[in-house]
Amino acid sequence: MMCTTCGCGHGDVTINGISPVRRKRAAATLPSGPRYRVAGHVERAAVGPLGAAHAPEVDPERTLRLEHDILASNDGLAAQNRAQLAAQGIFALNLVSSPGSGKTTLLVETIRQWQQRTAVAVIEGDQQTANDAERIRATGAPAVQINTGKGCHLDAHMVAGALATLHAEQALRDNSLLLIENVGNLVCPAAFDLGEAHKVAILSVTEGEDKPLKYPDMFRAADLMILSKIDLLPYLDFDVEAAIRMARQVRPNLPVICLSTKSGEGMDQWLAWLQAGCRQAQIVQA
Ligand SMILES: Nc1nc2c(ncn2[C@@H]2O[C@H](COP(=O)(O)OP(=O)(O)OP(=O)(O)O)[C@@H](O)[C@H]2O)c(=O)[nH]1
Ligand SMILES: [Zn+2]
Ligand SMILES: [Zn+2]
Repeated sequence: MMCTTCGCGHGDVTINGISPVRRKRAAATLPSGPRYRVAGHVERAAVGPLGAAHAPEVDPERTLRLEHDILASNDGLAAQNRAQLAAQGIFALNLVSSPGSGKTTLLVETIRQWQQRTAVAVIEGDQQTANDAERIRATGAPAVQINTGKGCHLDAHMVAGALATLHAEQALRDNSLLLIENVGNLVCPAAFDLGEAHKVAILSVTEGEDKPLKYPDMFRAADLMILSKIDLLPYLDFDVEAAIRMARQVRPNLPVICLSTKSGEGMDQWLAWLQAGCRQAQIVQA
């Protein structure tokens, strides 16, 4: 399968190092017949979720049909993931950012400070290596590593597989927290619903304040922005107000938490945000 955006391959996905049998796409659930018949009008590519479809060897009509099918299939499964999580009162977040913004470090610190409150489980996405899952497991929290190979984002199928693995380990506890670290990429993860309650976009202060304008889909899809590594501000020209202003240009009123895992600044605010979300997600015990 290819990415709707950049045409990357998805053939070599593994979950905890094991190649999952990809669920057969439920063809019956997809709309039948020809879709997006546009007779080669490339401009119609703008109907794509990110307005970008380039796979030079595939004709535009076929690209649009594939894109539509991939997203329909993804969204169907994301809805199933969401229903499963809701039934258990699990508050699930999808952490998205550039590579190296501090996602795994934030997860490790969060788990250290959170574990007393509820159970927490983690799904880690990366192209290669199980490094991040190992960093999480060192805290004692269960973690599943999804390696996407050449893929540039997690999709709902992969997350369904990871949920099944966590479920088999009895790691998906009622009224708990599930943190999903997406592949470091500010573009493609924006288009894929995993079944999460919210996407959380992490922007580190070393990246420059204009990233929300350069990669607007990601910040538009997010319900919270974390401005990370603020302990580094004294050494940089980064303008915090400008960064927040640009983020809110693409997503009006986007909540922002400024945070450093090194100094601990902002962690309380983040934990309070998590707590409020968990409370909302919790199932009412009869
Ligand atoms: N100064 C400072 N460095 C940080 C902070 N948080 C993370 N880092 C450093 O940033 C680097 C990348 O952190 P990671 O947590 O691995 O980033 P990531 O987003 O998980 O990276 P990928 O999984 O590759 O996308 C590491 O060297 C961290 O020590 C912070 O708050 N302040
Ligand atoms: Zn992509
Ligand atoms: Zn990471």
